[in-house]
Amino acid sequence: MVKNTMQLWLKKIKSKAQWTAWGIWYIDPPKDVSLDGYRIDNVIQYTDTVITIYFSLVILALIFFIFKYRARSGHTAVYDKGDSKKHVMATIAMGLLVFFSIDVVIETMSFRDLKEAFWNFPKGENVLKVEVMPQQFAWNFRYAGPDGAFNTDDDVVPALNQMHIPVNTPVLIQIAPFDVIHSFFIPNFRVKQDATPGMVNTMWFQAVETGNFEIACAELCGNGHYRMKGYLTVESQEAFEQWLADNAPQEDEEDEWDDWDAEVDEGNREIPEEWGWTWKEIQ
Ligand SMILES: [Cu+2]
Repeated sequence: MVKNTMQLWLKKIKSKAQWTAWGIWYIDPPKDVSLDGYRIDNVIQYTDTVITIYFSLVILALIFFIFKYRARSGHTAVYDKGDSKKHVMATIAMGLLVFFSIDVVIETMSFRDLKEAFWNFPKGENVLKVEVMPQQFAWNFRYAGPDGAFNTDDDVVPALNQMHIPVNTPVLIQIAPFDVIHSFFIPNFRVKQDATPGMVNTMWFQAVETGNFEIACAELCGNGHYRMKGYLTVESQEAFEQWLADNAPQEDEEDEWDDWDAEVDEGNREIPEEWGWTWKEIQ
């Protein structure tokens, strides 16, 4: 029984494990389809690889000392506080080794990534701007429409939980919650941004592949947190523009919110008829 389980595990790990630039993934992460997601993967893989090596060394040393100082005839136990100069120096040296080879390295990698990518917000005409308003327990998205300004009559507000973006185009989002704190997470893009009550937060990302991907809430936000799932479609520029046009507000529209009531599950709060904000320009 135990043997079978072990074999199954080994088989599972073997089929999932794969070598990468920095080390090994033991479990396949969601496929990275973004421009800068590899940066996050590199930091995680570097950390995993180095701590795996250090952990193995500690275990080997432990086995060695257990064997070397085992109880046997002719040897008596000695009480050692481990505070000799030699021991203190060895402890400090190991601490520094860990600090410089892990902490300092991943801090350096992270700050470089923030500067070069995640905090280097895209500017210019081709940037797609989207406003995101999470609520208990769904995602609302808002596109500026033909006038390019938010919070105006021609804004495109697609059905709940639907987000579309064009491939190979920088997407800049601004996010503020309707109610409590949520967190906008796209695992396939390695990006995550909190929605904080009273604040408008910003994040950007860019898709390099088309497809359908999941948006998850990464902040425990209430009983329905687990089902707070959005659907991100990455498509060609033409398909995206068509989708925007299909979702444009109709002149003679009746109360569109009636339809939404059916979609919003029990326990969900109502969303306000009006939401959205004037785009906050980044300084
Ligand atoms: Cu949430």
